[in-house]
Amino acid sequence: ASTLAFGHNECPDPGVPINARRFGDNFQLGSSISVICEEGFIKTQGTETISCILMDGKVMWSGPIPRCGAPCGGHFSSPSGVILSPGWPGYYKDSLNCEWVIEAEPGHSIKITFERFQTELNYDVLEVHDGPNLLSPLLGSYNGTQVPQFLFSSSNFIYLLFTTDNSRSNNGFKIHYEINTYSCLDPGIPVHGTRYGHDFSIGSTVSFSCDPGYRLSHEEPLLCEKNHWWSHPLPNCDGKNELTSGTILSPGYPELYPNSLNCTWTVDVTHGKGKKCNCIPLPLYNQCSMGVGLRTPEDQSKFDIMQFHL
Ligand SMILES: [Ca+2]
Repeated sequence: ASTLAFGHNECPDPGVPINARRFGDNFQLGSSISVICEEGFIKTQGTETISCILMDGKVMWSGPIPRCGAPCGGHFSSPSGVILSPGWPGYYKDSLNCEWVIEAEPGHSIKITFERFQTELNYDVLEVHDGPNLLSPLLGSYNGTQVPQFLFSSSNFIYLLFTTDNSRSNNGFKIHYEINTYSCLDPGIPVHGTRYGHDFSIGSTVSFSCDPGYRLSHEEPLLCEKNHWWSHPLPNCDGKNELTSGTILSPGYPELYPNSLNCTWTVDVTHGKGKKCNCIPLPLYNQCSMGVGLRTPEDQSKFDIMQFHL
């Protein structure tokens, strides 16, 4: 107890372990700190929480300072996560043989995104399989720096195998994965339309209708197919041969327009419908004065003339 009176009632500053966040700044006897690994890393030493205790007359941490590292392999089933090459952000080791499995609920697919990828060309290889193990179909085999941006599984598993030879290393990879909540992605809703059906699982269909005055570009419902893609693209709701809005560009836009022009654009406006024209003057086109003869529908006129004096 006398040592405590002299101020040695504090544990040593544990620092902030790399690849981790520390919670707690109090190192006094009786207090605790927690260390949470950053995404993709796991505890390689210690427990999440350590306390400053008195043991054998000494003030000390109850266990080793927690450390976090990127492991060789793992099993993932949370909705999203990060897979790092072992040793990340440092170089990976030689002679590795690391396996990761990502598992989603049956009927769901998995999307992986390559955020970083750099391995020794031809010798240090990451294989991605569409299924739970090495025997599942190969989605791709990657080395060097050539990777796609995304990969999608068609099954509810992805299996990754990283093998390295016995010399030369590199940064490795950082891969983000995401489990699709739906079997097919939200197909969206056409502009001026309505969607019927909220189930995007395999075998489900969704159909569409359009607001009055618009017609579906194709009537057939979309079917969520086994490969997690919809059977057709989203239909459009087309007006009756009319555009509801448009853009008129000066000749040669976005380059400078030629000199000595006298251009007329004709906008066909359905009788009785209002319209609005906006002219956006760009710095280069400082004479975007719409010398506009815009006649209103009340004129009983079928055509409206817009003239740009350039
Ligand atoms: Ca190598």
